[in-house]
Amino acid sequence: MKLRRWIATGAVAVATVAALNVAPATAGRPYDPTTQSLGDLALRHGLYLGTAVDMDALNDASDPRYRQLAATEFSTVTAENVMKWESLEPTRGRYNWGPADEFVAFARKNHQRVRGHVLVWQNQLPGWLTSGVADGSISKAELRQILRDHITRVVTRYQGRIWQWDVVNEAVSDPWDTPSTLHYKGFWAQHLGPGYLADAFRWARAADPKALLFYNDYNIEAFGSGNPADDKTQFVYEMARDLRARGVPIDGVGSQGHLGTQYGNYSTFQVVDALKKFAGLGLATAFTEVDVRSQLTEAVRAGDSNEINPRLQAAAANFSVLLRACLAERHCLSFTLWGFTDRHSWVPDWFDNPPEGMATVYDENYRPKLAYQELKADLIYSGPPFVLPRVPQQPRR
Ligand code: 9MR
Repeated sequence: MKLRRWIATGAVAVATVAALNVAPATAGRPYDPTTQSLGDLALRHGLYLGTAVDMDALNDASDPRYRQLAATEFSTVTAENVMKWESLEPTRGRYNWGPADEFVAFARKNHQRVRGHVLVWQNQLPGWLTSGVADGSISKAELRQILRDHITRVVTRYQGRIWQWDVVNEAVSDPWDTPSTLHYKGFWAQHLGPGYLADAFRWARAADPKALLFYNDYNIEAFGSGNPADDKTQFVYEMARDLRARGVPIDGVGSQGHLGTQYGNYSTFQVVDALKKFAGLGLATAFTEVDVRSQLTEAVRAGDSNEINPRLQAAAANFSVLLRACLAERHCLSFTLWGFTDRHSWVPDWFDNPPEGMATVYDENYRPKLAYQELKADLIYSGPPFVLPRVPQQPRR
């Protein structure tokens, strides 16, 4: 090899090692990446790997492993419930900041970045709000002002402490809704019209100039027909494009990533393609609520390995598809699990007919599953030329 070429190759190697922050082997003790946390391994790519945090589990003294893993295994956290409107303002005008403050303090103590979840959503709204609108005591004009005040108050309180805000969540219908043509759905669209989306982003930006402002939704991991009438990803893509074109301060699109082993799901390439298209709009992306559930048949519940093993493998493969796609797209900034243990997961509470579960990467006794190992392997055995450090996103004015 010519000297110049050799020097150039060496420089690239050094830069790569530096960029990936590969720790050198210390004397007598070879570096073993498999002992590192998911969060630390992801940071070599500039990626933040996180979990939703259930505050009840975090504060359960009889279950210390939950807190320990939440604190050590992840570099970003999302409040599973305590930043939702019904928790923050159960009584009109009386904010109950306690649990959310505690959550943010937990993240700070553990040097974790926070995804704020969620400012505008049709679920988990306080009763006084929905009933006030239903009985006509809250007018449309007042409702808009209430929403503005809520966003302003919450974003201001945590200003400078939130990395990414889910400003609007799940605003778009699904093909199984009525009418089946995709549309803006739910409480806010119904009462304020779709203009509330742009308003919400503008109000959030006014209250925090630095947080990254996200639209967040499920079933947008990959494009389908390309027709916004039935392809939710296309609908959201066009929505984000229009918001951008109108100068609305949206910085990213969060793809929740709630998958199930009973479905066809996606190839890594399909998911990369979707992330690239969003990046093409100048947007960051993130996987925000990843889990992969399975049907718990009688045989599964009875411990039959013939039925359990294929589920564990399919779940691992699906987690891996989303993570590899995220690694491959440099604007994909974070990868958050919606809970990390089957001991505390929304899935069994939500899907009971037929029962579903096994959706996270640790079992009920905090034993890491195959999915956990495969996520680690994906983080360890990836790098240049196809997996490169993240491109930081600048918040839009
Ligand atoms: O995991 C959350 C669960 O504890 C709540 O009961 C539920 C109520 O709607 O919300 C769950 O979290 C949802 C998230 O906030 C938005 N995307 C879908 C998540 C799973 O339902």
